[in-house]
Amino acid sequence: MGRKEVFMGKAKFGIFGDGKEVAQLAMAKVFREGDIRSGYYRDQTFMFAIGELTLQQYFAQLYAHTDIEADPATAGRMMNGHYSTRSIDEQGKWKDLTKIKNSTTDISPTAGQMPRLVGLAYASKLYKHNPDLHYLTQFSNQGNEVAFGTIGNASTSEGMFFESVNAAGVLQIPMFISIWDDEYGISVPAEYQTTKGDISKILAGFQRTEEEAGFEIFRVNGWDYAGLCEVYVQAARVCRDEHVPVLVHVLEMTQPQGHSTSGSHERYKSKERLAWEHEHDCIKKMRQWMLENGFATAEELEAIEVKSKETVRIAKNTAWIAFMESMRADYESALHLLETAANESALYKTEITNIRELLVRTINPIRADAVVAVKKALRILRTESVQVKAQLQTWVKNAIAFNFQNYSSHLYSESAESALHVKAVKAVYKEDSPLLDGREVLKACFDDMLARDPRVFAIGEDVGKIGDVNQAFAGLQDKYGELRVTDTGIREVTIIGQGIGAALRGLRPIAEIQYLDYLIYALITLSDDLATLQYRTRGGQKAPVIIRTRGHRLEGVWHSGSPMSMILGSMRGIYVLVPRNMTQAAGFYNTMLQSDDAALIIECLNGYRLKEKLPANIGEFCVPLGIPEILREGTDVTIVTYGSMCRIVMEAAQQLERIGIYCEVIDVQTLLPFDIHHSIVQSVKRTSRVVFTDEDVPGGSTAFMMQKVLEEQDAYRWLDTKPRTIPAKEHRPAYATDGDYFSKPNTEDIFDVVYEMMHESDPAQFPAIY
Ligand SMILES: Cc1ncc(C[n+]2csc(CCOP(=O)(O)OP(=O)(O)O)c2C)c(N)n1
Repeated sequence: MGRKEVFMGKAKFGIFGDGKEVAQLAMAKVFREGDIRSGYYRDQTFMFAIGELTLQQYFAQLYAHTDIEADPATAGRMMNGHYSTRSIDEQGKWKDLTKIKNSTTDISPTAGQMPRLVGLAYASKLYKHNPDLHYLTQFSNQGNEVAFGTIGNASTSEGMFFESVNAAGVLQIPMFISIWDDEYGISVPAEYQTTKGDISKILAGFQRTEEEAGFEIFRVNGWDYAGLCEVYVQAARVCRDEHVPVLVHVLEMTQPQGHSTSGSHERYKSKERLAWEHEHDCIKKMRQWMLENGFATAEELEAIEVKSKETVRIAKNTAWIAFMESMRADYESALHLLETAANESALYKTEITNIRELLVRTINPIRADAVVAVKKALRILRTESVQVKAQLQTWVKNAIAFNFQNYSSHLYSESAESALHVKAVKAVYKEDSPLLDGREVLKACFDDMLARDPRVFAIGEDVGKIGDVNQAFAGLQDKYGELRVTDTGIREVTIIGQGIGAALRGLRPIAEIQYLDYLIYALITLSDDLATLQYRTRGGQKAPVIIRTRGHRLEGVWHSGSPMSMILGSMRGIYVLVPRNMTQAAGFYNTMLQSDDAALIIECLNGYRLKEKLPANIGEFCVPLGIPEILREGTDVTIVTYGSMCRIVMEAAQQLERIGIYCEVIDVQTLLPFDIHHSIVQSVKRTSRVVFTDEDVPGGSTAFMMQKVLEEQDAYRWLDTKPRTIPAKEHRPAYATDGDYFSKPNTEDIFDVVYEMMHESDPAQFPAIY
């Protein structure tokens, strides 16, 4: 029926779970309240069976109904087959997750559900073994919850799958993977996907033994209901009671409708395979099994089938009516206003009547149709004065605002705990405040965080025993234990997944990526999963992970990158904080821990050994987001920068001052959000000249800052000369001090550009130098 809806044009795309039903029933039987799923688009039967999806909701999602009540999983934002439960309420507060059968929110990229699954299971380990977390009874019953993952056989070819399986084996966590194996990935058969064409066969080395920890691996056929039930009961017992990972490879599954509505499987499956699939359809097989064992008669089953179809038909129709109804008021008011406009218009009656007629004749009109029609009418009426014009204009404004809520809300947290609501608390210094290495200031901050909040834990490569490569956690593992400050393998994407999963279950991870250059390895999960989380659920889930990394200047191609525009372009939904020193960084950590947003905090790689004064209130002071700081006042040129560049720009500003040029240096401090009160334009009003500089490529985040200031803040109106950007070179930075000097903006570059701007204004006072 879903497929038909697509072919009739009532829905845009359909992907369905046929052929995978019976195994999902078995999985549902062992799935308890408090458990949590991280799966993919085939799991409709499972979601029905655990009672977290109704038929009507299923169709509402297919149609893209934007009400949370109609499609609680995604509010019409994701295509059908993307399942989810809501773990936070309308105020953004956590629900009692131990009372819900939970599902995290599916994403479309194959295997993208796997890194998060590691974190969901890891949370159970922390809840079980850290008694200080036992008070968090709304999240866990002392770690008794299992994280269930599902994945298609072909998607196990992805690197993320293998990284996640390995991580779970190392961590020994209650992670229960089901692989739905129908021997294809769209049109590509198993022999092109998997060595030996058999995923559990090649994962056999992960099988635990008496001597060695690992996975418990099971194989079972997808049409064998009794066998599936047995395996799932046994596997769930091992997973839950022994708190170890298990993997169930469900073979001999089918895909009777083909991959999706985008094409038919007759194009790539042989006649023999199609016949085999027909014979091995799991519902057909289950039916035979029920008849053979006398659990039901053929008549009873037929009656169930007839009744089921009717139930589905009613749910489908109800969902469709509700979907159309949700748009009716706008549509009808548009028609009414257009009719009035046609009547009032002396000049354009025919044109407006035609626009209205087109809208009337539109089959299954959507919101955009009405907006297009009203806007067209307003364009035509631009030169004619009619009474209804004001109403039409208001109608457009309201429609845009309403649809902003429908389609663009909740990119970040909109709760009272949003990072934007955390108030600034100034760092306090005493006369005897010690001057320390930057890394020691950070360490004091982390020490205080770990002491005051048991939910906080830090993970990453070299974070545990040596306290990270720059030792901001030095000694903290000894003090707080291995569960709080923890080494991980070299596996960036699952470090992030481990953070996301744990944060989805109420914990407060600091997930560390050793160098900013290696964030690229984790970018998929940051971009696809974490950045979209609040958005794709319309505020139904949150994962306040703090991602810690260090970047910008140091040495060489892979230890001094600053790929900020890559981050800005791919991670909207995660705040991006770029502190210039470790004190500002500490203030950001304190801010983020108070908030329910996710953030990336990029420390300056070359700042750990620079001396900074330790604030007396290291655990309390907060640096607010989106508030630039003027590091130096000046009247001639505004220089906008952040991070390690602040010191270089300050040095250049000092040199410029000596020859009578006064620069105002602004540290933006956070790129996302960017200068929320539009303070930079105030500086440009004073100086009439502006420069944007950082260590990204030309046209990268300097261009981003320029767009924000010139376009959004209207600073172009105050400029006397062309705005400048001073980025790094297009290539990665070369090694050693000269490599750095000639790859990244240096003091002389800043000096020369600023001088040139002054020369343009007053060549007599500032004659050409070179
Ligand atoms: C990263 C990524 N690459 C490609 C796709 C397109 N795609 C969607 S589903 C799919 C096949 C997945 O097959 P399998 O994992 O066996 O699951 P099945 O659909 O057969 O249940 C592909 C290639 C995608 N969604 N994500």
